Amino acid sequence: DFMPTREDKFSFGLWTVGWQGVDVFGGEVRPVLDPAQAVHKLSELGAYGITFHDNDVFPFGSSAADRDAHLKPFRAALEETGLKVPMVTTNLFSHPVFRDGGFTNNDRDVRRYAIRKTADQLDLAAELGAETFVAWGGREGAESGAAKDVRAALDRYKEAFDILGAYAAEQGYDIRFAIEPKPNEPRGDILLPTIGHALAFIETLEYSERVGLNPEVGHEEMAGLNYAHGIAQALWHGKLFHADLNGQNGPRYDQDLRFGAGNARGAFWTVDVLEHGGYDGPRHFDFKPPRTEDLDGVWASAAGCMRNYLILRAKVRAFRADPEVQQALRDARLDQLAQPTVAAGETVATLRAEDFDPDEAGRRGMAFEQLDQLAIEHLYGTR
Ligand code: GLT
Ligand code: MN
Ligand code: MN
Ligand code: MN
Repeated sequence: DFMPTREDKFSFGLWTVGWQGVDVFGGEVRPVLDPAQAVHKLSELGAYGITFHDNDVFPFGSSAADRDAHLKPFRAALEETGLKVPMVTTNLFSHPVFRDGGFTNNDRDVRRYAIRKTADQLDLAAELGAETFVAWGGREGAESGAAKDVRAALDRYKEAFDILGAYAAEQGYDIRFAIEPKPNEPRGDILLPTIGHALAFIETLEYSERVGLNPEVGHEEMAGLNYAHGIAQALWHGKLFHADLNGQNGPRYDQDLRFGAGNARGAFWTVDVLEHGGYDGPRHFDFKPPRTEDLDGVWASAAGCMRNYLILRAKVRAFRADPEVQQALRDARLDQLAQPTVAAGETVATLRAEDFDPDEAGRRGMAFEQLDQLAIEHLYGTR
């Protein structure tokens, strides 16, 4: 039981299982993972897709010939396994040239280079049939005040998405962009730090219908926010294009734990929204197998992401199907919340204060605790 299949649409970043464990305090603890090997192993484990940055597969600055040489065994592995590439992204953060970011770098020539690099990777994304192009602007930001004129930087950020949107449209690519918010790390303060900031920004773009979100569990929780609420709002706006699933324990450094580790209650509600909120995209894991692990530990961690998702999916389905829960939902008046406050044909004039007794209404409890206890018992496994 809880064995993943391709229909579950689980995908992994090549940089996740391929992470060598380099952190601020120490160098790599694991050897380089061959991308083709990653494709084979993820396919065996039950994933349906793999995603990557340009420089996860070919080195920064590769010539066209080098690039093709590096892509060849990767493409062959995709062909042999039937693994898909549902999403592709660009690395605009590792090379020293991106020390102040890509699209919002104060240096104009660096910004031009960042757009060029992204357009090249868009061509590859389209060729591989990717539906989504993620834009994580981890280096777009600052550690200090005057160094970044936020309004000018946002003009440049918008300019980059407008130009890339026009390029994708001209080329006839179906691909959609998904912005990934993060509050901090590696920059002290990153631009577009949360789902809400990014949603407002997207509305200003020329090709806004092509641009949505790739929210990550840990990134919202680093900001003390509720991820399930965040993706529910993104869905409400029609902007949940992709989702980065992992685990985090509250506001601290970006932990990138395997999905289901960390805030387990948050993971339960996340799966509930993904399963019942109208999302049908990939369940993409963006985690970092801890530095303690060897390659066996890496695969155990990757398998754990999928298994935990399936366990939680069974639990949220059982929760929604439980007749006591359905009664508790009515007792908590969720059916009323789903009704318009003012009926068709009514106006403010029909809302007569005389018809309402606030003292009586003020004595009504909401019965939310009974409902939440049922959820917690489904999560803890006693129901
Ligand atoms: C990087 C980052 C992730 C992003 C990836 C996409 S790269 O590992 O920490 O959250 O999703 O660029
Ligand atoms: Mn993260
Ligand atoms: Mn990360
Ligand atoms: Mn991510």
